Order: sequence, then C-alpha cells, then structure tokens
Amino acid sequence: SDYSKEPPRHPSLKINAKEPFNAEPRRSDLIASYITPVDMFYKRNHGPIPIVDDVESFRVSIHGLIDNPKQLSMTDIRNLPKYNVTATLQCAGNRRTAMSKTRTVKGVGWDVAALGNATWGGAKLSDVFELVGICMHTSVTALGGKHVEFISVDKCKEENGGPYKASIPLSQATNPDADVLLAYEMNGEILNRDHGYPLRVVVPGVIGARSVKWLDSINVIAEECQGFFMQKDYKMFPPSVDWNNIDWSTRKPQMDFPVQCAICSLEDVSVVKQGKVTVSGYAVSGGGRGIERVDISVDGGKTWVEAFRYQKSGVSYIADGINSDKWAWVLFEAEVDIPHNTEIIAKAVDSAANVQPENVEFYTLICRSMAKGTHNM
Ligand code: MTE
Ligand code: MO
Repeated sequence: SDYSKEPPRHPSLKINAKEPFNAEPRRSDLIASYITPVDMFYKRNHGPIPIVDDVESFRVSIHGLIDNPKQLSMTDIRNLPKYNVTATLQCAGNRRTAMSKTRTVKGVGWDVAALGNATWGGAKLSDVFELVGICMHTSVTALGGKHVEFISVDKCKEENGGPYKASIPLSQATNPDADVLLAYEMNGEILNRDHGYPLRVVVPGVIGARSVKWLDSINVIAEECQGFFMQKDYKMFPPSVDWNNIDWSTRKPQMDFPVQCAICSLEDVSVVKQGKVTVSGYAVSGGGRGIERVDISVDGGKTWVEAFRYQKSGVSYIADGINSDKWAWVLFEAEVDIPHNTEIIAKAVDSAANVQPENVEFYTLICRSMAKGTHNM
C-alpha cells in the first residue's frame, strides 16, 4: 500500500492513526460553526487515498439483479437534478475512547469529534435508479434484488487488499425522501480527495460506514453486502459477549445512528473554574429524527437545565420541535453555575422520545461501535 500521495491536511486535526489516515478536529473547532468546514471535517479511512485523475473516462457502473445495467459518466450524473442536502455524517466509532474505559472495544480510538455537518451536493440515488428503470419505493427488483451494494476503489487490509464496500436496503435507495445522494460537492466546493473525489455516497441519518467514498460501482444484490464492514464490524452485542465468544452472524449491521450529544466547549473538565460558564456542544440522532431536548447537569445528574438549541447561526428551531435541516445536528448552549468539584453531564432526547442512556456501561457492549451513554466530564 502506498501512502506517499496523501493529500495535505489541516495541522490542527488530531491524528488518531496516520496510515490509514484517521483524524478529528479539536472539540472547540468542531462546534465553531453549524456547517463544518471541509478541512475541519473528520477523516476516516481504511487504506491510502485513491487518485482518480481522469474524470473524463470515469464511470460508475450499475449492475447486479437488474434488467438494464448501465455505465454512468460524471456528466450523466451532473445532468440529473441537483440536490443540496445538509446532513451530519458520523462515524460509528465516535466516542469509542470513552467506551473502551468500560469494555474492550477494538478499532481506532476517537474522542467526541468523529462527525461533521456538511451540505452535500449531488444527484439522488432514487433518480439514478429511475435511469436504470427502477421506480420509486421499489423494495424488490424483478430479479430478486433487495439490497444495494456500493463498491469503492480503495484497498483495505480488512478486505484482504480488496475495495471498501457496504450496502443499504433497496427500499431506502429508491426512496426519494431518504435523500441518499451520489455527491460530487461538499459545502459548495468540488468534493476533495479525502472525502471521496470524484463521487461518494451520502446516506443521511445512517452511520458513516455506509457512505462509501470513491464510488466505483453499484451492485443490486439479494442479501446485504457480505463485506467486513457490514458483517464483522459496527455491530452491537449484549454484555455477556466478549471477544472470545463473539458470533458475528447473530447480529444485524448497525444502520441508523443513535441519539447522541457531547459537550465540546470544555477540552478537559479538570481545568474548569467555579462560577458561571457556557457549556456548548452538539446533539444529533439517526433516521432523520430531530432533537427534542438537551439537558445539562452540573451536579452529576441530580438536577438538570434545558439547553438552548439551534441549527443556523443563533436561530432557535425549538418552538414547535421542527428541525429545519432534518438530517443535521443541532448545536446547544447552556449557561450554568459550576459548583466546586463537579461532574458535568449532557443528555439528549430525540423526536421519537429516545433518550440517551445514563452512562456508557448501561448501553452494554458495543463492538467497534460508538459510546451512547450521556457525556460525562
Ligand atoms: N469509503 C471508502 N471507500 N473507504 C473507507 O475507508 N470509510 C467509511 C466511510 N466510507 C470509508 C468509506 C467510514 S467508517 C466513515 S465514518 C466515513 O466514510 C467517513 O467519511 P469522511 O472521511 O468523509 O469523514
Ligand atoms: Mo466510520
């Protein structure tokens, strides 16, 4: 594998692994803006960054259990109606470091910033499927296809040197309301190499692992993708399971990410002085569920105050609970009076009344996945 042609990256990113490159921004940089700048966006890779330099001859092939396989050029894709979808992409490994304090979890360690909120520009996958003759809300093709596999060109050791791949259900791929994109822009700029140039999948509301970068082909298949990242990674197990007795086949791949929030205004609670401080951070839930509430406690969970939440700069959307960007995070802020010797906790509730569990342990063992407990500092 060749890491000599990696793109330049912002020096303030915290590098969790160098080869493959895995990095996240500092907490304060993460919440400095509602839309995460491209250079501050976390980067999660499983191999060297591929180079696709001949966009003229670049083709995405769509094949598998369909009647009319097709090869699409970038021009074909750009000629489809363009959508801009603001969506938070979150790695299932987000907050893994907190989780590994209670259980053995494998994978790259992440603090709380393995996510970002971007405006993705591209064609809807549902429109692409119409081009191959599959209409809206189809869940099974005439040939028995039920899942849509996205295959990349990068080489990962987990796939024995083969490409990264993942799948989503066909019903989600053909549903225009699911906003699944083949994206060629990020925040109004041409997608850069780190994030999937020239074309990547963006599956809003679903763990980042399904948003395949450097897309090469789309394969319609009967069963979900059998690749490592679907079958041997990102699954949740009960506390009785550990690395010695794990049976991967007993659990489904994780898709929607859970309700989640984290405090980002404090890098380290041991330096917080007594008195009034503003606690701020992000909250997000999967599946397009909005954030109903974020509660903050500075006395270890005895009493709580509700934080102010917003999406665009300073505009509250709380009034009727309607999220203006349904796939995107909200930022929150609360002014609190810090007592002596404190534990600060943030806890989010989503629009389906899912509550972030009290602590990381409560959520049982989550193999190579994210910590879902309240964020204690
Ligand atoms: N796609 C390819 N081809 N190779 C990868 O390693 N990583 C996945 C996903 N798509 C990956 C990929 C994971 S685990 C995540 S969380 C997101 O991309 C990260 O996207 P980003 O680097 O643009 O933030
Ligand atoms: Mo991920």
